[in-house]
Amino acid sequence: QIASLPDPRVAVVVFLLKDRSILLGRRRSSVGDATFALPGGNLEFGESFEECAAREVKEETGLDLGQNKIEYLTVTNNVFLEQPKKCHYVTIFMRVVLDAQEKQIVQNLEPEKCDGWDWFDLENLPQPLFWPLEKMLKGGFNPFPL
Ligand code: 8DG
Ligand code: MG
Ligand code: MG
Repeated sequence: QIASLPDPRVAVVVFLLKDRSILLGRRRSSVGDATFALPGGNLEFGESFEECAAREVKEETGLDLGQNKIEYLTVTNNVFLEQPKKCHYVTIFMRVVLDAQEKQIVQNLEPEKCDGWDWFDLENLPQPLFWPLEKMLKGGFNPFPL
């Protein structure tokens, strides 16, 4: 039984911030299905956290981060035991603050993995949040720059 468990993996996820809003999408996945989560995905061989963040954001939302600053925020350890497929992720949280005048449109480029992206005010987040995100925010973590 134990021998069949997968190795822990590294995920890079991104707080895309604009004004007082965060970009979230409702997941279509065997992990955290129907919960609201950040864009992001698996770190690939040889990638930096910043490269992975920019690639996943582009693949999932069409947004080109260009010269935007991509900052490391924090890391959490997430063991998903209650999921149809058990898995363990070390999740790296990055941040990108978009200009309020940003004109690129967010697209749902992986509709089989996400119902769609939307901006949500920090004080009015949708429910249910994907639990790694829920846990951080409940713990008082604020992704916005001071
Ligand atoms: P990929 O094939 O594009 O590499 O992977 P993906 O399909 O985009 O992977 P994902 O499930 O979106 O992200 C990988 C894992 O990251 C996910 O299964 C669990 C972990 N994870 C968290 N928090 C968050 C989050 O807020 N958003 C996303 N997308 N993943 C998260 O721990
Ligand atoms: Mg992805
Ligand atoms: Mg993803």
